[in-house]
Amino acid sequence: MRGEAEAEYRTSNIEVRVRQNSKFEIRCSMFEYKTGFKGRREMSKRKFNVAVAGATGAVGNQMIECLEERNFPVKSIKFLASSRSAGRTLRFRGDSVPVEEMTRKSFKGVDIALFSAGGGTSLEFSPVAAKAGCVVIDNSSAWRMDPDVPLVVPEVNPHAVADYKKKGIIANPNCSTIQMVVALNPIHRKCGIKRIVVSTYQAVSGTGKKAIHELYDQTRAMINFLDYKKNVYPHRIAFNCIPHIDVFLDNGYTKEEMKMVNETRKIMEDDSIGVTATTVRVPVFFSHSESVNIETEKHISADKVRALLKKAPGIKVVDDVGNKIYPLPIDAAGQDLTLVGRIRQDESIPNGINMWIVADNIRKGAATNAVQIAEILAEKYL
Ligand code: NAP
Ligand code: 2RA
Repeated sequence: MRGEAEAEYRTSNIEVRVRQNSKFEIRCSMFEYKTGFKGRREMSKRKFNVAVAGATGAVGNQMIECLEERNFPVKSIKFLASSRSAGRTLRFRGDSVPVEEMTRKSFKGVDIALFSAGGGTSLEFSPVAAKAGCVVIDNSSAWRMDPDVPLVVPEVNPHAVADYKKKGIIANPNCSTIQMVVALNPIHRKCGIKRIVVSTYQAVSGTGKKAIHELYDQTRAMINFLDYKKNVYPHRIAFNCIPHIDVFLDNGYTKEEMKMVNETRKIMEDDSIGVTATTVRVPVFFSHSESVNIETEKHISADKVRALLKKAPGIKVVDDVGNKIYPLPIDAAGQDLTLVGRIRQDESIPNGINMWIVADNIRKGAATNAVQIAEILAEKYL
């Protein structure tokens, strides 16, 4: 442990610090992948009053950083959380900003509210915010399948943002779905995807800040031969894999698995795509990994998939197995690109491709995607 850090996790190129105030910090030395958009062109002369709801959480913290990094045109910023956090301060562009308890009055004068405060909170407060004249970009699953709410991944269906007018709410998809559709949409447009079989290896940060602490605490306890506690997951996550994310549904799938099925079809605007998913929590702090198998209408070779994805937005092809180069969660963490590798023919069917897709679930899977949506709103609609 160093300085004020309460917990610290490091590999060769990534460092996670969990601080006493529950804020965690991640540093990553893979800056060559960092998109960051620092110095992005000024998108709009207009500046916006922005609120971040859930500002003290894993996603909310990252949203604040993304607004800064991408130079979003902010006139004023408001940080909202539960009563537990009221009175704390968070930094924005060098200033200390107080965290306020979110109430029904919080949205007066706000133009854009980035929500990451859980589904129940969003169901209650998003309509209140929309009624106050603010556009909500929500990270929870509360509104994603509402036919009057667009579900947007800017690399795939940016045009859908226009539908924000129906309810004043735009939904940010599930993190594991976002990275998959970023990689698969270019192939779908070219060859038509008939079926997707996906298995995920999801980081604990997908469950929020408490789960980051749980993995750290359990790992530390185990390597010191101490008893460990489990509060977040039903089983020990340290040195384990848990094939259970979100709740089980009547069909035997988890809600996370069905999010991947339904959200993929909505974002790719094609209900005919067959999707089947198995979602697994693994003892990794940041970045979700996915093994994806697709069957296409038209044949496409692995080389052509590589060439297609190299030109596609938001993707970095990391695929040189001769040199042991493939996407890794430690390389994806702290940057915004979706890394795709292990691209190869599925030799068991005529038109099949296998690949391995990795992205930072907190950034592209949540905060960055939400800020990208806000940029489209600011540039084209507000
Ligand atoms: P988290 O680390 O547990 O943070 C939750 C945030 O919500 C905190 O700021 C918390 O405030 C706030 N909050 C909780 N109850 C509230 C209330 N009644 N009123 C106002 N604020 C309240 O969780 P997270 O991982 O950031 O996730 C937040 C949301 O984003 C969830 O809906 C999650 O499903 C979604 N999401 C997460 C990811 C991911 O990879 N983590 C990806 C996509 C979507 P306090 O600190 O005051 O408790
Ligand atoms: C998870 N996809 O990783 C979820 C986060 N919303 O648990």
